[in-house]
Amino acid sequence: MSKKIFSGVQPTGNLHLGNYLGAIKNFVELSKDKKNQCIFCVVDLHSITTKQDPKKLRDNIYETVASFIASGIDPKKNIIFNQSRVPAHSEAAWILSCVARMGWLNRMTQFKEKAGKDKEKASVGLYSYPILMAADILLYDATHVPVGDDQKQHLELSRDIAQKFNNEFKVENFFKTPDPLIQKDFSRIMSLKDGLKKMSKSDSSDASRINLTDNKDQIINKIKKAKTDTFPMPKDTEELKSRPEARNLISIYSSLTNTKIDQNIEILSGKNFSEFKESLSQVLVDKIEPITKEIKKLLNDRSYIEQILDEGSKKANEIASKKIKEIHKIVGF
Ligand code: AQP
Repeated sequence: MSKKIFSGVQPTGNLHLGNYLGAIKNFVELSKDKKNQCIFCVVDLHSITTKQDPKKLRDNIYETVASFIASGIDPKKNIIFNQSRVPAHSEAAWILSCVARMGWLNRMTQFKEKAGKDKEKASVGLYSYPILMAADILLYDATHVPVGDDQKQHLELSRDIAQKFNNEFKVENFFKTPDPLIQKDFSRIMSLKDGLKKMSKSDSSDASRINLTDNKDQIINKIKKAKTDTFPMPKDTEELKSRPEARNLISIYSSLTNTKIDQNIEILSGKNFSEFKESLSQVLVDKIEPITKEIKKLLNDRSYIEQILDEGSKKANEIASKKIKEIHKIVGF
């Protein structure tokens, strides 16, 4: 079955292994299936929900596009663009914010985590972020959205918003209800310093994540210093449940080598961590180093990236502006 794929990544710097294994790797696989129509968006409107330095933001937009291409997304066959160049996103977000309910947004756990204790000081944008995400997806009639596990709740909200709009305006099936595509065993890559915390761009410790721009020595060092417990490698998946750091490292290894976690446990059982860490470093370097080199090469030619964004946003605009015109008619503008 052909799928309409839409997904986004925020240009907030420090793109990391979690973004790669949880989302971008899946983008690449989906984009290689000729039956799929894929749209990948650098969600710069989302990124300003937390404070950004304008100069760095511009650089990060380029770096995110470069990371997509370096990871294997072909810009000739797929639409790559940044959200702010397609005004329909902001407009649809406003209209949908009049459909979404406060009670729904109040349940969003990511806002609670990101706003922290002082939620009075969080931006209104951070609170309404999931509505913009719904607009992104619904404008393109996306059927499937590849995301990490942390975005599952936001995607469910997009479905609720789509259904409420369709019911309220009596336009059956006008907005499609998108399905999440979440990697089964690798949907949440954890910090290298704490197996219970998500690997994240905003973690103040650079050692907590493998960045897509890290070189070989940095990768080897970070894996060497990655937190583990004092026991040998676990002997079965049951044991893995109570050993979050071991589970994370074995998951990373399995995802990178496209192998099953239980098979790897059988092979690794009883060995010590230092031996396993060497193999893990090797597969990481083999995977990440070519991507890092390609990102650097691409960033030397900004006019090429500019051209991709230009062409991508023209194509995205064609689709999104048609949909927003239909939305206008439906709501009575
Ligand atoms: N640790 C992760 N494991 C698996 N998937 C992840 N994603 C993010 N972190 C992990 C997925 O990557 C895609 C792009 O994410 P984003 O750019 O929207 O940023 P984010 O989720 O805000 O990323 P961070 O690193 O988690 O940022 P901060 O530090 O701000 O919290 C999404 O599909 C996401 O699920």
